[in-house]
Amino acid sequence: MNQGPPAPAEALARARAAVQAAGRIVAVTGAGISAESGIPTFRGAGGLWRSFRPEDLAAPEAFQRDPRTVWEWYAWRRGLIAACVPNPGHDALARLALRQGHTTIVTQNVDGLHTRAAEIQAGGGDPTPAIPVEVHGAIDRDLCSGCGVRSPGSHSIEVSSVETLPRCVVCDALLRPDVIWFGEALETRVLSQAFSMAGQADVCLVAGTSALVHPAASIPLATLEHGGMVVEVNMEDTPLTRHAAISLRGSAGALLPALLDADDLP
Ligand code: BV8
Ligand code: ZN
Repeated sequence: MNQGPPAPAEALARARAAVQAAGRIVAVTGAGISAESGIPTFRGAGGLWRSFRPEDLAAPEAFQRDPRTVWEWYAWRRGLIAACVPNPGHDALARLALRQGHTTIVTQNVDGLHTRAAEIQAGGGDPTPAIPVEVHGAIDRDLCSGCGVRSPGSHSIEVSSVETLPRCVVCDALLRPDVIWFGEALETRVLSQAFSMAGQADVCLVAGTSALVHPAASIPLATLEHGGMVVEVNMEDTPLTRHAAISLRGSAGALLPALLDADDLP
């Protein structure tokens, strides 16, 4: 008879054993890991997409048609993110990567919170091992829609009219947030790095993603193809759940420290 999902404690213990035994780990994260930092997810209740359809704003056609509205949304998100800090889920992943040395963090998020967690947890040391592969770009960077030059994004963008939107100092074309929009290809170098690392991992730890957006949602499958296992941490079932050896229901902020922190942590 189906006993239903294993008791969280038993599943958590099995997941901890798998992580501790793993030589190489790839973590793939989505908006759910930043939810406890106060950043709305995309598809959950009160999500970012709630009042819009993704294609309406996070798409090049939208920027062509109405750059002011697109910038209004991104400027609002930049301000929201600037007021947020990493949560215990980001911190635990950063500590694992800094301690374990063979962990790669791949994130779909553009909020930069994994990088901030890496810097804080490194405590003045080298944060590099915990700096994530950002497959969908970074909201805090600007990209020129004309010549492609990148620059740090401003937090005081005047979005009242197209005339006040930020322009490139090199070619005067409109700047855009340096993120990958729907219908845009992910950077080949970044994407192949993510798939290559997942294809060498013993464990792919997937946290806080609905696993609906491709090609990022397929990254964990590279671990399976290589004979590794998928461990999922999420609030709900996703299309990845059936591929996961262990799927833990609960919040990343609570489960990741319980799953990843070393036994000897104070
Ligand atoms: C491409 C950056 C090809 C921007 C993002 C049909 C029509 C049109 C397109 C397609 C189609 N079918 C497939 C596609 C391709 C499309 C796609 O996958 N669409 C989906 C929606 C069907 N993909 C693309 O367009 C990609 N490009 O395919 O290009 C190509 C090739 C060559 C040449 C030209 C083109 C580009 C996709 C990238 C889009 N950009 N973001 C921005 O942020 O503004 S995607 C966006 O969604 C974010 O990056 C986000 O991370 C990502 C995925 O969402 P999630 O992170 O999973 O967030 P979500 O809210 O969905 O889920 C949160 C989960 O967390 C939930 O499960 C929830 O239960 C859980 N949770 C909540 N709280 C917690 C928690 N879990 C743990 N703890 C908690 N506390
Ligand atoms: Zn330019």
